[in-house]
Amino acid sequence: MVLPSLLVTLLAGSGSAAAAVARPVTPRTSNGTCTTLLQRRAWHTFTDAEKRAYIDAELCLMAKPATLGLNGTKNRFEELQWTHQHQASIVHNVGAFLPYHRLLMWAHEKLLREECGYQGAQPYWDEVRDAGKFSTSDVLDPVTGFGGNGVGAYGCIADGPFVNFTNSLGPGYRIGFEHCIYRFVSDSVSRRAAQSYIDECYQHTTFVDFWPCAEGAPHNGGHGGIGGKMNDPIASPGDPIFYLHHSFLDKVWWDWQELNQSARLMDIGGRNKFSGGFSGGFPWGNGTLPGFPGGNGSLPGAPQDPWRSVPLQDMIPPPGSPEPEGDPGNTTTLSHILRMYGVVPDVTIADVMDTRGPLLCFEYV
Ligand SMILES: [Cu+2]
Repeated sequence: MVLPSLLVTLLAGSGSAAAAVARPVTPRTSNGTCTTLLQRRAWHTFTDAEKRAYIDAELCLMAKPATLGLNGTKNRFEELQWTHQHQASIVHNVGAFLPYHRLLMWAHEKLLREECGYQGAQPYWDEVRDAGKFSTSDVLDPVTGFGGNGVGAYGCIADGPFVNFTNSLGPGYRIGFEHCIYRFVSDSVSRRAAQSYIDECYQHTTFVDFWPCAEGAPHNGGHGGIGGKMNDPIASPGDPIFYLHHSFLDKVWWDWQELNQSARLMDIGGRNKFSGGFSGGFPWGNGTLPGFPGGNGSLPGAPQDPWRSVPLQDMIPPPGSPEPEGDPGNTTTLSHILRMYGVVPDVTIADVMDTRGPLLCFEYV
């Protein structure tokens, strides 16, 4: 019978509107349970020991050999990155942008916990706090953070826990080209992380209007403000800061959902494919690497990114262009399938709409 489960969904949607504190949660469906919500906190609230534990787990993931046979991957960390690189054309500029990245953050958190002994939750970077001054953020601390800005023409990071990490995916779609984590931190670009841009997005009352706004300044400010690897829309999950950044953006989305839960908990839409971007040839093609709009290199006076000159022909496009699945037509629906290529099981957008649902089971505090 369809009716009872529909009823449960509706009741759960409206009934949880006022909830905000840690509490046991009644499962919304029968195929999973969520009894204790993991609490995701901002990085700057972490103790040094908590920061250490998170970074150690990340290093563990980077050291664990790849297991899934995904083209070009060497370790578990890169397997997560691969799902993003491979699907870049269908998880950006589309309705699935926020849902896919929510699932990717959760998959990352799950791997840290289940395979690397991490006990905590995925942290997020409170970027509003550091807007306009990313260079002094504690996220970039060389001892307790992710290391600082890059140095030299190629911007390879020179300190911090990830200084020796070699990434095999990227720039762009390229695989098998081993390179450092590189950054071109720009305080001026990081102003796009300011609260005013988020407030602008919160003016929108429907998902179809909200997501392009969120994918604009709040999203691009973090990518462009760090620059380098982070400014590569295809391979950016090669810088571990990516996971703090996108968890922040996920919180921005969740906070918007919570502002009107009964209307927004299951609100989805937007196009499935974006013809002007990744799929039909790059607007930034002709031998230059992609950058987020407004990122480093595209602003007057911003440092030029020499990685952009890596010839396009050296970038290997994903074998077979992935196509959206689960919702025929060009409108993103709750049935849209989010593919994870074995890193975690594939799910639908419906499964990731509620962070407190049986699959995700976390909350932002
Ligand atoms: Cu992305």
